[in-house]
This record gives sequence, structure tokens and C-alpha cells, in this order.
Amino acid sequence: MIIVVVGKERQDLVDAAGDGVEVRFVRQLDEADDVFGEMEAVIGRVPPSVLLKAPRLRWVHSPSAGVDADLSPEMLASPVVLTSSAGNGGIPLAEHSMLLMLMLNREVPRWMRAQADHRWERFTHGELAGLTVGIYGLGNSGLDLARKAQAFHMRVLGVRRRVEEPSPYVDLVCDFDQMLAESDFVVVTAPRTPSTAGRFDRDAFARMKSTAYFVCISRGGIADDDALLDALRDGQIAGAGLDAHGVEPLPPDSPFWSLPNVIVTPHNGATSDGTARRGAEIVRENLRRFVNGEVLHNLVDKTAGY
Ligand code: OXD
Repeated sequence: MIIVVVGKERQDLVDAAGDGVEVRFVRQLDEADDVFGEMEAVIGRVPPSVLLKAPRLRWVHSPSAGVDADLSPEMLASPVVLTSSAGNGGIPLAEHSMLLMLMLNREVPRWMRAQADHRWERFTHGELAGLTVGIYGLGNSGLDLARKAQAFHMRVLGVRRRVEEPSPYVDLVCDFDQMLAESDFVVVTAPRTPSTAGRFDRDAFARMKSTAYFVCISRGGIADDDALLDALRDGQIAGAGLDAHGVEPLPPDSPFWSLPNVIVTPHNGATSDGTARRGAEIVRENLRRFVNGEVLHNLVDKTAGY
């Protein structure tokens, strides 16, 4: 059996695969073109052109938690099993959401500007306690955020597709409109899928409180950027904290950079050693399971998109 890993050599993966399995490490998938016809699994992203040249391929493991970029029409049509790294970055993304909410609530950019000018500027700021956060998507990061937000004495609303799943630390799983109407912070933690793309349109922003903030830490494209920009400029909402953007990298001339009520971070919320470590553990365990014919973790429902 041949398994191709796009990434650095790792003895733990060779050990997990065991005897009789060839684990080939490459920097780019193209470097393994001599085994496209034989490889049975790829750990890494597989472009459509390679998918079509790999008749024995049975499993692809994505290095990402969100698999929107892996789900080409060819991948959707293929019987290849896709797994994700979901769960690797849930904790830091929830931390990043708290960070952005705190920064917006306390007007931290104002302190940073004052510090740059060596100016002692004290002002009355908000506190998160007693405010409502609406979490759009109760996966790993959404549920961890719910827990953290409750620890900050916030009321937690959640919107999720699989309402039957347990939602600990969420005060109320509700519908989209109720979340928009009642939240002081709306935080997008959902993957980008056919049903979430463009969900935050003009109508959605119009339904939010004018004092509310929009935070996105999962994927751009779930908000319609033009609608978001207009909502921010027209005062339909108070501001935004954005780690995920419709276009990445955010172009230098994007208006989001300079809006005074927006905090931009460069899709950096989960770039931590912990994310890498958890991702490595998910890969190792799935590799072991694949070789032993066991059910894999983090199976992607390709039609649902996550
Ligand atoms: C992901 C990411 O893994 O956004 O999906 O980093």
C-alpha cells in the first residue's frame, strides 16, 4: 500500500502505518506523480487533475478544518472518502473570538492610538458580562466559545444545523432571526458550505441591533462583503472583528483595513503550536485507522460541505 503525505517527514506516521506500507513524504503532490496510479491515500490537498489520475485512491485527509477548498466538483463526484482536521483549531479560534469581542467592547484600538501618542486617555468602556453572544455554528470552535462566553457571564444563543446534537454551555439554540435580533455580538464559527455562503446578506445585517458587532473567525464568504461594508458605514451595526475574509489575503486597497469600527486580523486566529499538535494527532490516528480498516475520524459529509 502507498500513502502519500504532503509535508515534512514524520517518523510517527511511518510507525502508525506499520510494516508493509510505503509512506512517501513530498513537499508538493506533483513530486509523487510516479505513484498517482497506485497511491491509496493522500494526506494533503488533492487537486481535481490528480484525483482523475488516481484510480486506487480511497482516502484523502485535508490539513484544514474547513474543507470548502477541498470540495471540487470532482471530489464531490468521486467515491474517495474525505476527512478533515476539524477540532485542531477550535480552542484558539474561540480564544480569538473572545479577544475580538473584548477589543471591540473596550475600544482597545483607542488605547493603542493613545499609547502610540504617549497620551493618558481614560474613558468609560463596556463589559461583556450581561451581553448576549449569538454563535452561528456550534462545531468545535463554536462550542468552546459558548463555554468561554458563559464564563464571562454572557448569555449564549446558538444557531446550528444539527439541532438534535448536544449544545452544552448554550443557553438557547434558536433560529437565525432570533439570534440576529437579540445578540450584542454575532460570531460566525460555521464552515463555508452551500447553505452558509452568503447567509449574512443585507437583510441579515438590517435585522441586527445597531449597537451589535459582527465577528467572523471561520470563513469569508459567509457574509456578503458589500452588504457588511454598507452596514458598517451606515451604522446599521456598531462594528466588526474579522479574522476570515471574503478575499484572502485581504487586498491592500480593501476598505475593511481603514474603517474605524473594524478590527482586521489576517486569518491568524488558530496559528498556534497547539493547533499543529492537535492536527498531527488527528492525522496519526486516522492513518492508523485507515491501515487497519477502521472507521475514520472527522468524516466529511461532502454534500453538507463539512
Ligand atoms: C482551517 C483554517 O483549518 O481556516 O480550516 O485554518
